[in-house]
Amino acid sequence: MNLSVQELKQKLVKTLKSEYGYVPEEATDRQMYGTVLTVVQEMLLDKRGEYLDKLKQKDPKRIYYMSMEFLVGRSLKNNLYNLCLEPEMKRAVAELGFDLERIYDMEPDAGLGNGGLGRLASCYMDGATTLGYPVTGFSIRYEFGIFKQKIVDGWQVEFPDNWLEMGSYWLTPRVDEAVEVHFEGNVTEQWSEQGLKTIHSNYYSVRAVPYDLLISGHKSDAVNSLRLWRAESADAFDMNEFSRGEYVKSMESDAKAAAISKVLYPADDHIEGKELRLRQQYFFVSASLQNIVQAHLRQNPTLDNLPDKVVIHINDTHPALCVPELMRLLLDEYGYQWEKAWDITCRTLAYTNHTVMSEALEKWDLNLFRKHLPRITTIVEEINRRFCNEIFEKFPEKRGAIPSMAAIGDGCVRMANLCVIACYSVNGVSKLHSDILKEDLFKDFDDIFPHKLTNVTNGIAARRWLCQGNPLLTSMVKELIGDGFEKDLMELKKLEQYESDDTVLSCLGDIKQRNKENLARYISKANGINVDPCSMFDVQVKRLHEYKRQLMNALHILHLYLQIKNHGLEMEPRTFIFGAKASPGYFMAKEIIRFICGLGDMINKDSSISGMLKVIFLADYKVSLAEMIYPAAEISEQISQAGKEASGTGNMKMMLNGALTLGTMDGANIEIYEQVGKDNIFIFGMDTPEVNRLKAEGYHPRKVYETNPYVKEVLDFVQKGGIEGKNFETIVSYLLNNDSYMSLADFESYRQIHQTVNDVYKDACRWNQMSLHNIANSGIFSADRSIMDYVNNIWYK
Ligand code: 26W
Repeated sequence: MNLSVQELKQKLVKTLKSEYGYVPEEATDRQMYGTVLTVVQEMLLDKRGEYLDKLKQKDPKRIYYMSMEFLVGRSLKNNLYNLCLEPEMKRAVAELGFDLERIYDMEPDAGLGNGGLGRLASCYMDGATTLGYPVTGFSIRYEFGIFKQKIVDGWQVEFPDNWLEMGSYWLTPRVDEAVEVHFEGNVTEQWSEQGLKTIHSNYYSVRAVPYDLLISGHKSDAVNSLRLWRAESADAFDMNEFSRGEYVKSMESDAKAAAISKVLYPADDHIEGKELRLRQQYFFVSASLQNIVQAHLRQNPTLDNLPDKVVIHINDTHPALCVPELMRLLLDEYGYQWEKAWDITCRTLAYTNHTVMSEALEKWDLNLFRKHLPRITTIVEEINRRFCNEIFEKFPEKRGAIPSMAAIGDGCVRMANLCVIACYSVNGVSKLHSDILKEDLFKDFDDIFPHKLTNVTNGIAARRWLCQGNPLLTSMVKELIGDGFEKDLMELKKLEQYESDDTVLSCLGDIKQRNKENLARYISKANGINVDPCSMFDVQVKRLHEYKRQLMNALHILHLYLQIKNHGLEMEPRTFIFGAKASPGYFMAKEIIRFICGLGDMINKDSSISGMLKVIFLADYKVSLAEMIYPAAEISEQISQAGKEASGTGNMKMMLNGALTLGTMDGANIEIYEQVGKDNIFIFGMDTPEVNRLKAEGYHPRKVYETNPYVKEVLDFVQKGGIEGKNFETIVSYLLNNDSYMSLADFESYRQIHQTVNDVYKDACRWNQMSLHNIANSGIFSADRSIMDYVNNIWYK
């Protein structure tokens, strides 16, 4: 956008006056914050208007990205950057007596997601919009996003995230497009002139009101929207009850409806099977599909051509109700016969799987399902009946597999099977993960639907994670290779020519140093601990889960501590940094946080190790904090048990910022390894076949304990209360009896690779060379590339 500082100032002054009645000299930071956001939002709305006009003329195929989660983070800096207005806005705000950086800091993260899956959805909105594809995201306008985390005595405590108070400036309500969603009730069949008709009656109605969050592309005409639904009662309150004087009761239905969009479920590791979650899913699926169908019918006379004009993309199984809901609309609302409706549905829907962890694969109790969604249940039953018949008739060799492939089994609706049965495309999120889907989880499906299963390796919004998050590195890269990489991240490859250039390498080292100093300042403020910015920053930030093995990292830190203390080990000073939220009901995850914090308390105050080690747990890890951590990271810990991390995306973000990966052959680590080569990454541990073999043979952690003196020393120390006199019996017993992710089996190899890391770090020049090589080869992990894969292989195929 072309606006001068002068013009921006005029807009700000005018908005400040009209919104708050003040001139700049009288305004508070809070008022200037509201003013800046309002002005930017207005520009987005104008640009969106122009974009929609163009879209109407061209009428391209529309992509609808259905996701229970979008981890948006902050938007102001991103919007200004994408509109190419950041320098002008900075000056305009400064000339009015304010500081844009302070205003940035006032914005809450829109934390409408848990972790990887939600952040990926947001990265894809950025990529698709910059590339000019008409992608609309659909989700829920949660009143409270992912909880805020505080650490009290090492224990995670959760607080509500009231993000709307300061974050609602970006949301435009579209009351004119509200729709109704029906729950519960009875289903009957009636004969009419058109044949047998299904009637859903006595339902309970919820009103869905859309709020649009606009997303601008970078140097592109496109402004797409993320449409978030808010739930309210279809009729404000019950007037009959109100008239009888039963005031509280009259409001009950309102509260019941509003509960649907009240809060994000904070679990990303297991299904809870809670009624409210099912209601959330159906609520946003039904509202979105009604919206999509209506939009299509405004431009087309029929739904016959829906698959030619629309793709509805299901982000993991959480929106799997798209399958029966699209069927319901076609059958009940638009009078299609089953076969035609099924054909349209299957050719419109695509599905991405993000996890193979069995406890995270969604299943719904059939009775609960029927109670809340009686009509949807009859449709799923019919889909299942026909599918099982078809397998029986057409694939006799698969008859034995019918029970495991069915969409309904053991009294449950299996959402992943439902998706694979219906969707024309099913993809995993890294090469390894997609292979596991083909060869294991969905093997029988792959046999009968060849070509349905594919891979799209995840990617990240490099403009956010490099250009906005790491301005120092960005300027260096621009100076060396120009700014083409902003739009084509593969151009980073050109950096390889500087791998032996001492000036460039030392400049890269200086930049890392400054970013580390910046993070050290934050740590000192947030945790009250001074870390040495010259020490190596070793980072593991991600959700807390057993399979991600934060505990193995912590055990190894304790090992180093004991080596320094008792055996005179000398090593390069290291600061270990953790950030992780645990699902509130996940006891073991919370115990691991307590363990890490206890370990940190012990180590950080021990002056006898002369500052060789520090352990920092940063509370409330979120997008905006990640933006500060990644630029400062030198080691990126990606140590999940092989075969368990579908892809990982933090690994890509750290690589892009010059960190070296220390990881297992899991998820996208394998592709990082392929990009950088074995000499520029630290790989350790069992690979997937080895994990499977050990599992089959039997894993005996006690044997490791008895044979590996380091493991023994560490566990004995914990057992006898060595960590601050605290009881960590849970941890010891877990490692020796219940650890499905076999931390002790990989410990020795993990320990050794850390020694290699330590040795390489001594040679700063070599380290910087590896770092530059990693940056130069991270281009493939751009979300723009992922989006082009979706475009070419799935959406516009
Ligand atoms: C029903 C509870 C629930 C909620 C969320 C189960 C599972 C999930 C997600 C699928 C978990 C998730 O975020 N998966 C992550 O997706 C990322 C994006 O593809 C991957 O990079 C991560 O490896 C994967 O763990």
